[in-house]
Amino acid sequence: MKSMFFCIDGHTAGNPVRLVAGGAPFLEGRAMSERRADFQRRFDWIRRGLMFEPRGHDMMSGGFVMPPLASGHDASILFIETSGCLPMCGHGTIGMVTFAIEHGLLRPRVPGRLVLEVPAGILGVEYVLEGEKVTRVCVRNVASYLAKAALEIEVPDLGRLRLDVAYGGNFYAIIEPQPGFAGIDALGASGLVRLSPLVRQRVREIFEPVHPLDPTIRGVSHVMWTDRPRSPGAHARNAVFYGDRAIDRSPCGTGTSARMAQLAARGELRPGDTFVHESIIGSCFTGRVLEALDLAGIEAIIPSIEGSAWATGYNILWIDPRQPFPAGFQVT
Ligand code: PYC
Repeated sequence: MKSMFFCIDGHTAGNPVRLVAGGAPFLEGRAMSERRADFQRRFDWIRRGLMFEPRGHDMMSGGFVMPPLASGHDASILFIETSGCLPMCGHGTIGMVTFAIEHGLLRPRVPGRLVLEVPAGILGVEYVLEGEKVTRVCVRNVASYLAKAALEIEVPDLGRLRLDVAYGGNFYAIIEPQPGFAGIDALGASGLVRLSPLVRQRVREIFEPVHPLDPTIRGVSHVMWTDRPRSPGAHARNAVFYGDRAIDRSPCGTGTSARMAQLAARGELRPGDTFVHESIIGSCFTGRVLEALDLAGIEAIIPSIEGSAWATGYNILWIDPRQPFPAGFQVT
């Protein structure tokens, strides 16, 4: 028997977003982190089938917009992508909010505002609707913080690298230009895809960050390479590696949050500051440091990320166990 999924496909700042608007499974759990675990246990075949080839590709990313668990909230989001079910995804949130509002799938209690539950916590969202188009989405993200400064690893071809680990909804190894890393263009996309898994592996061997309030969120999953900006008005550029072969085409919402937390911990950003972050393809998110706070004894910030998304079409997909590759495949 085949399983059908109605998807709205599009992108946020260039990175794909597949909103699965029909065909979501019913999940068990009293919090989104429990529902995420239930999905991973019983329905990971849906993620694999919809994200990997032949229905998806290395960068594919998306999720489900579901009813909220708590009264007073508007909806919950479960993220799926090639790397798994992220606790939080910034470009995915901007995209799914855009497509859901534009299609009347999400009816906010207060026009222009949403309170969303995601596995990493609660998000406050503001969006601008002009006619039938959502032109901007601003996400008040979860508390973000610097988890470790100045780790040192040895990487083939690059030598000794110094990096920080910061949290912005996922844990990031953040590598700034230094003698072993001359900048994003020096490595190019193929160099980033080749070297990032080695960096992630080396970091995992020496440090495992664990979220102070939710021990299910742990471990460095993403690698951010930073550089000087090219776009006028941007403060910095970055390329984020995720999964096995993906470079984020957007400036990466959780990555931008982690980077702002790193810069705030160093005193280079303060509450009220704006941080325009550019992606590998030149698209931008506007980040802001909204406030500083104490997160279980750790100095943290609440960041926001703002950007735009575009739906590009509808996709009615099915996963049929009688066909070859129902669970998808990846060429590594
Ligand atoms: O925007 O947070 C993000 C994200 C994570 C992975 C890809 N994009």
